[in-house]
Amino acid sequence: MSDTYTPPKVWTWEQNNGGQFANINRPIAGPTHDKELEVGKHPHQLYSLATPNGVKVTVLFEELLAAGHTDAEYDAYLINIGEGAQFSSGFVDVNPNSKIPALMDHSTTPPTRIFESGAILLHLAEKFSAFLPSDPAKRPEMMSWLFWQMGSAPYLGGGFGHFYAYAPEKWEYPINRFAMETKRQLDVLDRHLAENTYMTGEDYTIADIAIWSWYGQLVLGRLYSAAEFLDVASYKNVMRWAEAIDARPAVKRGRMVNRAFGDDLSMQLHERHDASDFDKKTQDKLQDS
Ligand SMILES: N[C@@H](CCC(=O)N[C@@H](CS)C(=O)NCC(=O)O)C(=O)O
Repeated sequence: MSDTYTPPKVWTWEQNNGGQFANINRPIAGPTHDKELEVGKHPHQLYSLATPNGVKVTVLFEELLAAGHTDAEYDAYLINIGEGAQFSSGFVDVNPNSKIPALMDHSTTPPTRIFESGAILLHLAEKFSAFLPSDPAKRPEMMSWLFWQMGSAPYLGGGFGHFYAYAPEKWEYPINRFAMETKRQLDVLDRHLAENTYMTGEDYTIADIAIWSWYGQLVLGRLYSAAEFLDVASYKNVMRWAEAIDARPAVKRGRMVNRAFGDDLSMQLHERHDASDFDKKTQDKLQDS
């Protein structure tokens, strides 16, 4: 690949561009194959994978259940995006954008589809009146940070993470540009968390869950092997907040659901249908049995 590129008059699709996920990237929407989604017995059917966007939703489900909302029971099915499962006809019916996470809420007739992780978090938090600020006057602040995450994380994931970890070569220009923006975003959070226990003050809300899944896991060293490069330890307030959320048992369980990658098999629960699955059905246990 040369250092400079002159775009042609009309862009055309080069099927293999050498990037790590090139095989699943397409310039067209819609299904590639016919396949229905499985449906379990609980009111909520989640189709996902434990990437940061997926983890937001499984953490919220586990937090709701831990807080006693028994109607928040859910079945979580694995959507392996590396194998193109997001392009099945069943998945596209739930999310025409072919991205995890996607949710069907079967407590309504007919069932309700919800896609986009922020919309799923809001749907569940409103449904159970939970993990929203206790003071309604703080609701706009919570919404601001929730939508901040939805707008900001693509610079971290699709920008920094892509060029630092997944692109076929290391190019200085995009890595510089997106490292700068990622560090600016971390500084935004660090200054805010210097004055606030959680993103909306004293209450742990869905804004924390959404932001932690990306920026919390980044400073904890779980994304892109970039902790040293980005000097994440210098964002002390983000680190304090990230560690506090990481210590919550529901967050640990949420990280395990639909996880089908990584070395630690005891952290991988490919499908979740029951609370007992965490003790009985992680990949280490399934392999031993
Ligand atoms: N804005 C979306 C982003 C979802 C998203 O990008 N999901 C990725 C995994 S983290 C995905 O499904 N990628 C599959 C693909 O691009 O084909 C959300 O927050 O739900």
